[in-house]
Amino acid sequence: MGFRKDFVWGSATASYQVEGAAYEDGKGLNIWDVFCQEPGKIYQGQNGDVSCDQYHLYKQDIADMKEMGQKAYRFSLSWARILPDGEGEPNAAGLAYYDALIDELLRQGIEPYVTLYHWDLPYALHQKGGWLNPDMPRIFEQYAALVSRHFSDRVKYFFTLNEPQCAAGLGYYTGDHAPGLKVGKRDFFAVWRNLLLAHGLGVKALRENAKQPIQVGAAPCSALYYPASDRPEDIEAARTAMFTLPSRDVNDFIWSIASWCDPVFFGRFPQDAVDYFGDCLPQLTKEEAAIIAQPLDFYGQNMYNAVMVRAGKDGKPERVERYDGFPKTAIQWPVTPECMYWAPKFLYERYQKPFLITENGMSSHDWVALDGKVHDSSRVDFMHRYLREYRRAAEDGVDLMGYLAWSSLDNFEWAYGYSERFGLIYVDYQTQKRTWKDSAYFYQETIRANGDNL
Ligand code: GBH
Repeated sequence: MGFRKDFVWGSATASYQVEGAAYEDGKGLNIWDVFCQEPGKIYQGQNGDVSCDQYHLYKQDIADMKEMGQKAYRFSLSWARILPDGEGEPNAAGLAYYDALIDELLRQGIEPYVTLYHWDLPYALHQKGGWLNPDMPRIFEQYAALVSRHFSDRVKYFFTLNEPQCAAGLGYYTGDHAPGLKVGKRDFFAVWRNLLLAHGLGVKALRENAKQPIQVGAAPCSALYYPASDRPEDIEAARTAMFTLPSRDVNDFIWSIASWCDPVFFGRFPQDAVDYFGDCLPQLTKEEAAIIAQPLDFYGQNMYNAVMVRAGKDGKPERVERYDGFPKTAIQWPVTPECMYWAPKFLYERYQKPFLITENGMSSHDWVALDGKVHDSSRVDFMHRYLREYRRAAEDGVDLMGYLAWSSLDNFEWAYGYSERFGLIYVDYQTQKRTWKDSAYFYQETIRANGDNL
């Protein structure tokens, strides 16, 4: 047993994090271009103006993916590169860039997995209210239609929104991400609603304009949970924790997977969200619910770590505190390989779609050693442990479609700037030289063995 024969091994990036060329060839400004100029928002005032310059170096990056054996590359489109004002006239040079990228991927036998929106909203749309604007779902629909008309002759896999929870939660509620707003509860839920509708209309527009049968999904993130033991009551506690709200705090709503995925798959908010947030929570009409719950072809999820829970005295889920010195990555996230078994299992039970990990990986403080190599032994071990648990889920009957590593190469880590390196390939930002880390060789070997080496 193990992973299926046509398991998709690949890696992922996002436009603002890798492209650079922020002011080239007619690209419009986006909210990250602007946010990065605000003092105090980004580590050492850094920005994505140049980043790893994939805009110019894509052929080299694709050659690396090919050599590593990757079958798929998940990247996102810079909306403002394609539509400088977010709507209206497309920018021919922007479309041409993605044509070239896609054609090169196909030439190298790598399947393009295209994300429409990974947080870089055109600034012109922000000036019209951004995701608070009730016209946004329609505007996104137009953009999705254009993308489908233009690219779906060659692209078969699409994602609407990457981590809408972060776009809404970090962008509009905590203010840690662009556009850096801290709106009140009611406005926050309006953002949530607009994102849900944009997703649904986006799925529709992608399909209606497709030139061939396409597969559409999304790439949400969320808090994840795993049981403290194999006792049935602990497993049940973890399952309950996955799909219920621990409190009435809006932050708990943001990171609970059901807040996003229940509307998307079932057309309704979970009952506890309705109970806790009352009339602040958007009331969805029948028509709206149907738009949001467009059928999807697979279940994508970005996952990095999870919380351990056990059944408390009353049977309710109880968080188990991590022991002192618990393993963690450079960005301080815990190392919890168990999430790769339990989360796909729980999510597959509930949403019943082929499961795809759309992002997984870790940051470490890598550098080029005296021997010219990058010895990221912690990342090799991380991948080994995480993928072993993921394979266990496959062997337990979860329909696993594939695994996309975050990230193809080091890149701009949002508010952390260049201080966190998530790549399989090391980038020297002074020279743009790429160096394979030890984990890249490990991934190459793993792909070759289809995971039988784990
Ligand atoms: C992803 O974000 C992004 O898609 C990607 O662009 C980024 O570079 C990459 O990961 C690495 O950061 O357990 O309730 O606290 C991941 C961001 C961080 C998502 C925190 C949800 C909070 C859930 N995640 N997390 S909770």
